[in-house]
Amino acid sequence: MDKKTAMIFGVTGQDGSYLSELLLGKGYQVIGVTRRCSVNNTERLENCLPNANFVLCEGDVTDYPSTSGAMREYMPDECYNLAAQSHVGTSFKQPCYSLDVCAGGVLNVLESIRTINPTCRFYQASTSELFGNNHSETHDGITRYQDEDTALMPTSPYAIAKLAGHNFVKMYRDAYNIHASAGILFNHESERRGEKFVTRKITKWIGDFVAWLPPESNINDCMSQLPCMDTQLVFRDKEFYIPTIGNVANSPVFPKLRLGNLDAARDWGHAEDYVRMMWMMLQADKPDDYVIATGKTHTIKEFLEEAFAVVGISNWSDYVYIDPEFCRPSDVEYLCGHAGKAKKELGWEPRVNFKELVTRMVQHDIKSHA
Ligand code: NAP
Ligand code: F7E
Repeated sequence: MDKKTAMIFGVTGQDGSYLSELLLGKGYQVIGVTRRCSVNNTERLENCLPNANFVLCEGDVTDYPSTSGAMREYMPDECYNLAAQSHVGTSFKQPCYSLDVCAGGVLNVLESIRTINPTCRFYQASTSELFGNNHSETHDGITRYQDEDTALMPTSPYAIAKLAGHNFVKMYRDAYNIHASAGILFNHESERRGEKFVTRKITKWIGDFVAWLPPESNINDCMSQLPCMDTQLVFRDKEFYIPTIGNVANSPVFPKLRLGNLDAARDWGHAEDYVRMMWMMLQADKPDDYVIATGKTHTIKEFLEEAFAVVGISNWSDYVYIDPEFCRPSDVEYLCGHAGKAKKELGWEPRVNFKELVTRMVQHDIKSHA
């Protein structure tokens, strides 16, 4: 059988890199579409770039000539649209841009498929943010969950734009008979997670803090002396700490970890498990929409507790400063997905649990300084 070709929009992101590795491992030719960037942004693709089956092509989902041009040039069998302005907090600051990418971008890719390559199968990265603060009550003994039947009530510019994209998928499926599916994915993280999402921000801070501690010190010393008490100390844009260069390395104090709402609860899984499901959805005979989640939920406080415990710190709250800058105008307070349909119809199961996810991320960010 001929080698299959997959096109990925959003290939440089967390999911794009794991999906590329998965597809290359299955023998696909992978066409990664990237937009022009003033600096190199292909670090996550270092495992893919040497592979002769991996091709990067220039394009932006907001630019129809480039999505249709890429479609015409490569005529892929499968197309995964992971491109997004994916930070919910940023979407309040850049709502128009977020709408263009997360809604208009989906339309451009779907129109490219419809007009040029209508047998191409399509995956859209939908999101648990579509549910907003809505949830279903009980089902089969499961309480307070979201699944495919829970009504969508988006509360951020990001989620509202993603809802438009989600609706386009259904419309192209029904009206034009395109094999188009949407994964309603709950939060998934990894060692490659963007540094401004709360999980990575926490594990990155821990990695930087451990690197900043003098070599002779140990965690027990810092438990009693609290070396990072200075809440005024802020570097760059309050989210990046670079302990190995500049004045942080020589500073007697380390900046506190600045966060917003710690009470929100998220259903966190590992990205590797979630990209596997994207591929499985496109292998199914019939296109459909699926909730993908672990079914377990934890607050940001619980993530902090677990992450600081990896380095032996129990009093995490002494290291955290609540900064209103990181509180959103409206937030989604509770997400807990019920992925029964994906498990039953496609046989999907997550492999990485919460504790393993947190441990892997913290250890990775500590090792990155070695
Ligand atoms: P991510 O790391 O932020 O990656 C987003 C990707 O989209 C990057 O490659 C980015 O390219 C690209 N992109 C942004 N604007 C673009 C444009 N105008 N044209 C082409 N590419 C563009 O996000 P992720 O965590 O991998 O998530 C992948 C997708 O799943 C996103 O659509 C996200 O909204 C959705 N999602 C994520 C989660 C999650 O928990 N991770 C959950 C549900 C849904 P640059 O490198 O150039 O910025
Ligand atoms: O926030 C709270 C914040 O930015 C999680 C994206 O991948 O998943 C992600 O969206 C929670 C929120 O992810 C900080 O208010 C507190 O309640 O890590 P996050 P998100 O908003 O859930 C969904 C499914 C997607 O689709 C998105 O693309 O943590 N929080 N303090 C903070 N969040 C951030 N970023 N930074 C803080 O300092």
